Amino acid sequence: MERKSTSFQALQRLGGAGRLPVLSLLLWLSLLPAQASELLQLRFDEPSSDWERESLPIGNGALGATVQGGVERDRLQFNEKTLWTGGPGAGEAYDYGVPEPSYTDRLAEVRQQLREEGALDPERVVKQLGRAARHYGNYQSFGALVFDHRGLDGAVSGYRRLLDLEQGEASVRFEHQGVQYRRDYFVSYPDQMVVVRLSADQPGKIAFDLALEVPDNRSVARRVQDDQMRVVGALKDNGLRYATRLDVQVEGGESSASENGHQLEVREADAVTVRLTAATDYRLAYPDYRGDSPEPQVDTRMKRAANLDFQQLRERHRQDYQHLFQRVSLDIGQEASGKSTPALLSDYSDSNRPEEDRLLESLYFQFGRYLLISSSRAGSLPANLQGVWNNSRTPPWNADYHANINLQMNYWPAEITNLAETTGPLFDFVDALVAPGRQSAQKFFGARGWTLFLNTNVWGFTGVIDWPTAFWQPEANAWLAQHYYEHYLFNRDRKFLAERAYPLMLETAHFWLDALVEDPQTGKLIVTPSYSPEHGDFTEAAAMSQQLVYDLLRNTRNAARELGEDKVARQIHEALQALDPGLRIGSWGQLQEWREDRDDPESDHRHVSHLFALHPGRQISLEQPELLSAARTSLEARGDGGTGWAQAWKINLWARLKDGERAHKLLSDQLRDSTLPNLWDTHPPFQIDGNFGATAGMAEMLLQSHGDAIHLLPALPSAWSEGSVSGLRARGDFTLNMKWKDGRLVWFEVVSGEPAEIALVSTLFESDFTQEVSGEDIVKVEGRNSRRRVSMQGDKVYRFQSALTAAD
Ligand code: FUC
Repeated sequence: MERKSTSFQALQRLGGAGRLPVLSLLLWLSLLPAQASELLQLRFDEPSSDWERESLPIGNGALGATVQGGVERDRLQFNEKTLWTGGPGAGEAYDYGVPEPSYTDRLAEVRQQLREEGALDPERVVKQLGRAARHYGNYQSFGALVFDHRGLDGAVSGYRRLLDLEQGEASVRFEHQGVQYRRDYFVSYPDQMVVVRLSADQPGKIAFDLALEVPDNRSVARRVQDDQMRVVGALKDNGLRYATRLDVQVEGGESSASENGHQLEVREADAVTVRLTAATDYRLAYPDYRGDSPEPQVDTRMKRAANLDFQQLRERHRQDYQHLFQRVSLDIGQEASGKSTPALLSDYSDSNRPEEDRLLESLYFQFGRYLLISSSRAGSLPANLQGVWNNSRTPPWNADYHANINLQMNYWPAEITNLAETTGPLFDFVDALVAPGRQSAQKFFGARGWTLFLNTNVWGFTGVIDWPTAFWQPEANAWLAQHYYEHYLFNRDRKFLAERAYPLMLETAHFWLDALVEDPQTGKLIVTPSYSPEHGDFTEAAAMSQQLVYDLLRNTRNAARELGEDKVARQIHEALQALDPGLRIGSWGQLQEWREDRDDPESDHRHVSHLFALHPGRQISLEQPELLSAARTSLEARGDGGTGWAQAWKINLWARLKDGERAHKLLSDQLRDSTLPNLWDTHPPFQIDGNFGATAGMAEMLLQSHGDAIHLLPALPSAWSEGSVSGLRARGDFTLNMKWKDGRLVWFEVVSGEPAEIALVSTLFESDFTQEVSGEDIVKVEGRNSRRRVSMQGDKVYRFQSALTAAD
């Protein structure tokens, strides 16, 4: 899918500079923050001594690598997203988590017990409905390129290890005995390879032995030629075949196979380009998940890129990467500081230099976008718990896909920060879960449609596990379906709605139409058994269960209406009317987490599941003060702590409550408590969802488009009182650029994709302003209230400027 309507491109499409008054163009240029490279760089002044805390990640969605940058020994660990143990082939017993015979009788028993007893201990329920997962598998490290450099012993000076978010590249540079050395690293999406360039400012200085290490849980066959190395084999566990190949291109010196045939030896070179690619015979297709053999895949990639030199490879990579990354720029007052990233982090908010704190925050924002581009691109699997980066055979939580917050949070920044294409792998993955998920729907519920529970792998696991407090969340299907509809709302792509979103949503709705139960006391439709993620007892109708089903049914009804499927729309509408909406205000003014008032005001549990309705749900709107206030009470009670993703969720929630100060406090807390020196989020351990959630939360502080209006700067904290942002996306196919001073919006433009009538909400409208359309039709408007309805034509730029304050 081609992303449309980036602001700058839209301006160009509309005639660009030629048709815009010079003043506007200058204004536009002044909006672009000085993206001096330092403002968008992570920097270490030492090689990494700890993979998790200090490595710099590069990736292209399918391939990932982590730059450690050792001077003498440089270990470049790498991944390919499909290399997993477990699944079909791992043993006869792999059954996708689906029980045989079915569990529908057990489910009926649990429902009956809940009816009679009201609440059940998870330990008891897991004995009835849990199952030990067999051959679930783990995401694997593919291996490591190990460079042993020659002649670099002794002291080096001026060491720098950088990750440049603007170029999508890492680099290492240092001086040794008067020679300047430089290493560049990136992962190209167009060419599907990791590229490393080694160079020096004097000829003949590059010399190293190069080995390709792989873990010992697989068969290994190596072929080493003078300028090429292949390692192929299969995982012992499941027979998944893998292949990796590297080619070196030596300028000046020479390269040869080592005597033992295990390594390459490069000597006296001026510069060397190393290309590495990797593949498996995995295919995202139930039931066997096997596809083309991997060796021809790696050969084809190498062949295609054979005539491209390093500069061409880099150019192709930059074009591809920057096309995505450059859509959004953010200026919140950051200034270059001369500090390394770990120093910025350790001095954060103690430094008395606000522009340094802003630097860390803006870097963290763009790092989230960088990580998403680097770990989720079309043609591969979605970003997992660690994106695409994993150095272990047994990573935490298998580095899988948890669907009770984590996988979803990975994609929170995708639409609003203008990276809609990165959602492709998520939709492909979820579509592929439907086939095994139908079995689960049948065998657990006797229902139509599909479902999954807490977690899934790359092998279509849609059943349950046996961990009492984390195994049961069939509403995960509704939560994943939400992303399809959101994608439509943001992009207004009707083909996507008709062909991808609606079929998936409808099948998910079918599941719930069958699985909902009528509460004999109230006649309302409820979810049972129901479990509020990882907290408390099993009950009937916990808030989150009801809210997730509400979200699904409302979206599916709306989609059906938009597609003229009136009969379906009516049927779902009726169910929606009968559904318990899961919104109750309890005895201490809180939003209840359960249908009965069981909330403990002392609990600081990290999951704030009952606040789904506020975010990322849209059931509670800014126009519902009582529910907003109850949500606030619950959030206050839970406190500001929690794991990385929990703090990130709270940034978003406080932003939705329009409390910019508190949202900013949570961001600060997350940076202090849950962020590693390389800016990876830590649960602990490293877990990438918090990076994505925080980036989304920062965007949410600047722009919201949940109900019938677009809110501009809804939760601007005083720390960001002056700034600008360009390229954020709002539902309805709009792109926004804004500039503010003294905490007030002074200028903004909306680039419209489709014709639409929208309401804009901003303090800017409270005093006199001018409004113009694509540089023409300038009108002066008398200020009134903060809400203004605008009828927009498609493909135009609507610009508003306050008369009170000059924007520049
Ligand atoms: C959920 C969370 C945990 C962790 C795990 C991967 O179960 O409750 O905190 O993030 O996913």
